[in-house]
Amino acid sequence: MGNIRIIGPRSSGKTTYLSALASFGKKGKSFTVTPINEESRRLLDYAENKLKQGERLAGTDKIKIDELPDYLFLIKGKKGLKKYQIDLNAKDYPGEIFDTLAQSEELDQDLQEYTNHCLMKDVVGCLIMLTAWEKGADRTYQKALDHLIRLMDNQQRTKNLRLAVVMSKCERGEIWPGRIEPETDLFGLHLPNTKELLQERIPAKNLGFFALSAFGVLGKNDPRPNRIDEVGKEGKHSVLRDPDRWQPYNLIEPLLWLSGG
Ligand SMILES: Nc1nc2c(ncn2[C@@H]2O[C@H](COP(=O)(O)OP(=O)(O)O)[C@@H](O)[C@H]2O)c(=O)[nH]1
Ligand SMILES: [Mg+2]
Repeated sequence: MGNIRIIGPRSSGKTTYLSALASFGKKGKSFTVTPINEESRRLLDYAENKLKQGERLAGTDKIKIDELPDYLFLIKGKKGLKKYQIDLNAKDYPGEIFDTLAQSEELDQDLQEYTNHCLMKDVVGCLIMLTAWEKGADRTYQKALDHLIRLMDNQQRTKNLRLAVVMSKCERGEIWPGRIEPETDLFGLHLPNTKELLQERIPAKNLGFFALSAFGVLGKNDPRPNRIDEVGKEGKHSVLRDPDRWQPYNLIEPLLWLSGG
């Protein structure tokens, strides 16, 4: 159980999130994550051989829908006294879908196939990864999600698909304090139109707001981001500053919630 899709704009951190998840569940802290197919093992590899060396991952190119990797993970953990198990079957879509949702009413055939696939009957929830909080982002996100929700309407999924709306890279100093109450202090404050649209259209029980960071901060008493921003040939990217102090924030919560926990 637990067919989950992950969508979000380009560079919002989708692939990094999944590899952090693979890497962090390995040693088993409060949860363990076992990659169970070739593709999910590859993500773990990425995390071990790139992220931890202070390198970054390659972007997800637009490819045909049936070539999109299916990442299969078995997640086991304990929350309080309760044990849980999630069979995560996640597809990490290229950011292009999300960008196009915001920009145009017409989707070409490929994108239509992507979105249909994202809203298929056996999908329990979508993790929607957002990352911008600066002025202007709100309108774009609102447009994209308005479009997505109309597609959900067409597939009769508006009332029966969970949406975990996530602010990624929340170790950023300006938004780090907002992580504790993301609904109010991140989405309410920085993305009010997006939040309002979601609350109008999606039943409250199916809508969750989260903050997460694949990188995290340097320590409990050291809230500096564990991150270096680099500018390279292909634009800006970020890597871990101190791989030995790597401690992501809130990786598991959105998944736990999406799968009904
Ligand atoms: N600051 C910060 N940067 C991140 C985080 N996760 C990913 N990134 C960076 O964001 C960029 C895009 O990440 P990627 O996972 O490729 O995004 P995707 O296109 O959504 O799959 C890369 O430079 C990553 O290193 C995070 O938690 N914090
Ligand atoms: Mg990607």
